[in-house]
Amino acid sequence: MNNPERLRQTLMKPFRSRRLSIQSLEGRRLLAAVNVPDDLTSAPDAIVSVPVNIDSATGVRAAEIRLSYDTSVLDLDADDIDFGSVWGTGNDTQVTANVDDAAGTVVIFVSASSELTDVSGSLVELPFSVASDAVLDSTTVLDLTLVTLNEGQISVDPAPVSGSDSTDGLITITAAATGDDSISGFVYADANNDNAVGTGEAIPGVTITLTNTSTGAELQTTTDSDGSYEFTDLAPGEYEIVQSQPVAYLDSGVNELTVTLVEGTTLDDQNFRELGLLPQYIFNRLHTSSVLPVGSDTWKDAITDINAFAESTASASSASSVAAGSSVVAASTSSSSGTESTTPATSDSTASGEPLVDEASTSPIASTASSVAAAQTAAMGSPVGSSDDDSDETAAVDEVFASNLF
Ligand SMILES: [Ca+2]
Ligand SMILES: [Ca+2]
Ligand SMILES: [Ca+2]
Repeated sequence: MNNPERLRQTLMKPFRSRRLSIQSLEGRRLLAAVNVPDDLTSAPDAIVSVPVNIDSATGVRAAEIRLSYDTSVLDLDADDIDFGSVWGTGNDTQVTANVDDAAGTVVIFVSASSELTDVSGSLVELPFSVASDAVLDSTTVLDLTLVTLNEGQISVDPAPVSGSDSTDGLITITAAATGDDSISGFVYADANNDNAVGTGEAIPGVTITLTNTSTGAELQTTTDSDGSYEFTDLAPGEYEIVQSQPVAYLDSGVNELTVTLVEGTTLDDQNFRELGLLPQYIFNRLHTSSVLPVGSDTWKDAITDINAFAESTASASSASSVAAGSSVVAASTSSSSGTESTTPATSDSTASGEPLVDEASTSPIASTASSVAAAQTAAMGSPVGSSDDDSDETAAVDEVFASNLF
């Protein structure tokens, strides 16, 4: 700031040596813009390297930089502050930093033994840690309060001031970046026909295959005891999620999902809904419900066993033909309570040709499925959601199951 004044005084004094005037004129031309980028992004718990940039470093050999930050969002360790790109390898570059963690201020001195040439880049790099509870989509300001170059011999324009000005930086808090993204969901038998994953509706052990359609990379997992599956550490992109249809279940018709995973996001609830156990897998197998509460671990084991049994013994074609034949029976023996079916369950027609969708509760198949589900629920009995499986009868139950199943 005092440089123009000095220059003016110099020019006003003709008796000064010509050499000095030239030096001063040289100094007058030295002008630099310094700022912190306002388009920085980072995630909670991440570290963001904040540069203090200069547009032209001609003649710079020393800089003093002062900056304020919000301590509720950012943390800074003085030891981590490093010289920036304009100093090259920085062999003789010295950095001294003083951080006041309570006040949220930092003072940095950076210098080298010789002047820099006309390069642009960063004077210093400040690795800020973002608080784990930083709010997504919020922003935090990096208030550049003072920059002095060569002890004021080079003007900084615009001059940073304490408080808001055009040189200040801004960090936007975003969700975790590339590689942390995930896709997850459930496979479930929608026994109560509400299109949601309810207690006891989980289908464990179902194979889910995830394919990145742009790279062809393939991942595979099986659903957990709660029917859930998850793929983590995914790169953003287009994915295809394919369910291997659990043979013992009446298919709702959607076994394949195509999704777009946006960077920094997770895709939850990529669910596969089945309509219920096929009737031939209900009776004689789950009727020991008094010691096999729906949703209990033993119940889940039974479901897993049934799935395995179904897959190992039944071909898809025979299963579906049996299903078609048995669904009427299932419907007629169901309690037929409270389903929203409007079509007689006795219909064995799929002549409508309508594709099965979740909302197709009025289609003959869905109607049958509701009845199947009702029959399943009736066969299971209650209490729903019990987790009691520590009964002494567990072994006996397993025996019953073994004999009934195999
Ligand atoms: Ca400022
Ligand atoms: Ca449900
Ligand atoms: Ca399915």
